[in-house]
Amino acid sequence: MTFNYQQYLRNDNLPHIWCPGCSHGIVTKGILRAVDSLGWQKDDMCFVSGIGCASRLPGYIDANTLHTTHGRALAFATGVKMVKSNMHVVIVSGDGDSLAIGGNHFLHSCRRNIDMTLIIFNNNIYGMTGGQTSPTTPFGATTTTQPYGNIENSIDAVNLAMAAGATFVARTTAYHVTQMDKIFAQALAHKGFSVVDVMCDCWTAYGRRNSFKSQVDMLERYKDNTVRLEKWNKMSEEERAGKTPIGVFLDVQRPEYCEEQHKVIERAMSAPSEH
Ligand SMILES: Cc1ncc(C[n+]2csc(CCOP(=O)(O)OP(=O)(O)O)c2C)c(N)n1
Ligand code: SF4
Repeated sequence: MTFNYQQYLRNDNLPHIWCPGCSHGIVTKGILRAVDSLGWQKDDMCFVSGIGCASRLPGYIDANTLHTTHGRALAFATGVKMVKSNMHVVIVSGDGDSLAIGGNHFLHSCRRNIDMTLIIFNNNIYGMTGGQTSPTTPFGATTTTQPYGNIENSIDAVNLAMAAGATFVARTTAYHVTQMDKIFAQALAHKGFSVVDVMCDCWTAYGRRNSFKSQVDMLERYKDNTVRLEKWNKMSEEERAGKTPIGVFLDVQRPEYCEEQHKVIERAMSAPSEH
């Protein structure tokens, strides 16, 4: 049976602003299928974003939504979760929004382990503002700010999230939709801070400038250039060259921030008065 996306969309806000060939739509559909598989009710979920093409997503979803300032989605989302601890909070963010201007919030959300999910639409570029270098732009790639090639080394969001203390960390791609659905459902159901790095494409600001033949050509590179984690772990350094591992890298439990905060409130309420 065809999946009914309309049931989760603000159809009066459509058509969306995304360019033809942009993979943000593919990732959005994956998120909606995952939400549906978990049986989440619209009133019980909140989608939060900063600014950017990816960050337009909450405007299209028929649920509680917040479109906030650039890089600050995690800070707003933390506020929502602290006062509505039963709410399912999902943050959607570009690589620029989450790892550049929002990098500080990213680190501290990971270490606090607050029960929310961050989905990074990692298209390796600042799409909305026309294609400036982002923290995940590959070394050597061409951007509007580095027309002769990027000379910065890029951030690996998975390694960063694990180092900073997130308790569920995964990477998938806009090509691997079956894996994407499973990973989204796992991440959303996880108790603690979960991060999913989704390799996806900006044809308009990145693809055309970097010698891709078409949007399909961009998507298909994930088929050749990614390796399932199980296989990756058995490969030699030479075999790994030019490839990126995908899958679930970390899935552990640690004390969750809201629960610990409630314990603090109870301890404070039962402490003897100083007066
Ligand atoms: C404080 C502030 N600085 C800069 C901007 C301009 N700006 C808007 S979106 C954006 C980058 C978006 O890139 P990314 O987060 O990677 O998302 P994408 O558009 O690629 O989905 C920037 C720099 C802004 N809106 N606010
Ligand atoms: S500019 Fe890039 S990221 Fe933004 S909608 Fe167009 S293709 Fe997508």
